[in-house]
Amino acid sequence: NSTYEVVVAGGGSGGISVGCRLSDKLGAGNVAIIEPNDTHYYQPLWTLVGGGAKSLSSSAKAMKDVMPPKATWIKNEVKEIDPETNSVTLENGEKVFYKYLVVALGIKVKFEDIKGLPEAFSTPGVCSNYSPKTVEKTFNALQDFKEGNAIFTFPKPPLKCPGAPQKIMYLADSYFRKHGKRQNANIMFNTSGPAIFAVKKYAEALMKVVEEKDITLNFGLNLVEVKPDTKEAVFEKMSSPEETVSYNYEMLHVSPPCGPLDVVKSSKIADAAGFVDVNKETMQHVKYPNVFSLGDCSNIPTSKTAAAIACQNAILSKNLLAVRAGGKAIPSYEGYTSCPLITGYNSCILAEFDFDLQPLETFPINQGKPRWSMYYMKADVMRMIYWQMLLKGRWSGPKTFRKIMHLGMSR
Ligand code: FAD
Ligand code: UQ1
Repeated sequence: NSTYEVVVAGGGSGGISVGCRLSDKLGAGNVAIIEPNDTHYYQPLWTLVGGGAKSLSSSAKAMKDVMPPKATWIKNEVKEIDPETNSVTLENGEKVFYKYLVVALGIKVKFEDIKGLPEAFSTPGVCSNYSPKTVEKTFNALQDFKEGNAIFTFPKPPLKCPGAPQKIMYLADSYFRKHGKRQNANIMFNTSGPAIFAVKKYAEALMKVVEEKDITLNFGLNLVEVKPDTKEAVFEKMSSPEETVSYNYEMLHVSPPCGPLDVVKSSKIADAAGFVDVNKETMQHVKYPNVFSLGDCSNIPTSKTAAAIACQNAILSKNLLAVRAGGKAIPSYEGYTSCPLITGYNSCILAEFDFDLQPLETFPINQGKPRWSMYYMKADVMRMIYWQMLLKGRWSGPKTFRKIMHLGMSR
């Protein structure tokens, strides 16, 4: 058994960025990051991997290469979190004690909740950008597509990056056009939700894109079963769940239901839904003042994205250090999140908004318009910012930049 000043559970976007900031401040030997995997993925690139514009390997780095140099990597899985004894238990039974705990375990992707889906992934046409195991199948499906329905699904919330289910659909439309087979495809977006996007400004812009691209929109449909033998996708109606409707598919891109990890859900730090119960403006736990959380595993009510973590990691680190020094956590997070809504191979609507679903845009131009400049930002600039700045504790989101761009007139 060992003890650290700070234990970070999870070495994803949130865990590495916070782990880097805190180990830089507290010095070697004081911060441990618990993470079982050998590979760290830059998941935002998976949209472009599925679209065939980037390789899967370019979204991956060896975990040892992203681990902050002054942090101790505990290569194991967290099995239990006990805030009463300030300890976490690992898979090998060992306990790690902490003075401060940062929970950054991400969200569970639950393909197995859809009947027949795990098996269907081994048949042609069924794919998902939501896992490194299935993302390359998406581009295969685009290449192999001949004629019929190309169906894109959107599950019941919560899910990470709620824009991703439709980004790949726009890439599919562009790919089919480029290769002369768009007229053979009926592209459908079957979403469990009541709208294309939660923020009015971007929803209006996206409805125009859908219309221009001649995409069929079906609201209130939730994928419940895949029958690969007959190539059918079965949806329940959200308005009357006992009723189902089936569509044949030539291609089926599944955005899976997501949920809290069991290790979080079964612990005392979880809220009723199973996510870590923190103050949304400070990232400090509502009941255990030495516990903090950020990103997909937290109950912070904003879209679950790496862009949100860009702001959260800086605020969390500052607040944890303030509390450790005997001070208080300062509420400052306004919910900033961003969704680069790719609408083709060289166009993107850069959605940026806050807790109240109000646009909070970085650039002094109308970001509701699809632009090639924003595509370039998303495809290349963001990746550089992610690896070179966010994971190295040097990126706190675009707020400073936004203020300069708006000559101090923005929030
Ligand atoms: P993760 O980065 O998922 O990290 C969680 C870590 O915890 C993992 O390393 C995991 O191995 C580890 N872990 C899990 N269980 C345990 C355990 N028991 N013990 C120890 N460690 C454990 N965001 C954007 O900002 N822009 C985008 O354009 C965008 N597009 C996306 C497209 C797709 C297809 C997907 C899937 C995601 C996209 N995202 C995007 C979302 C973004 O990737 C996530 O919101 C972000 O990675 C969340 O970071 P996190 O640290 O909370 O979780
Ligand atoms: C961002 O900060 C970020 O984190 C690195 C992302 O994740 C990949 C994003 O997608 C976006 C859009 C931002 C916001 C940054 C700018 C410069 C608008």
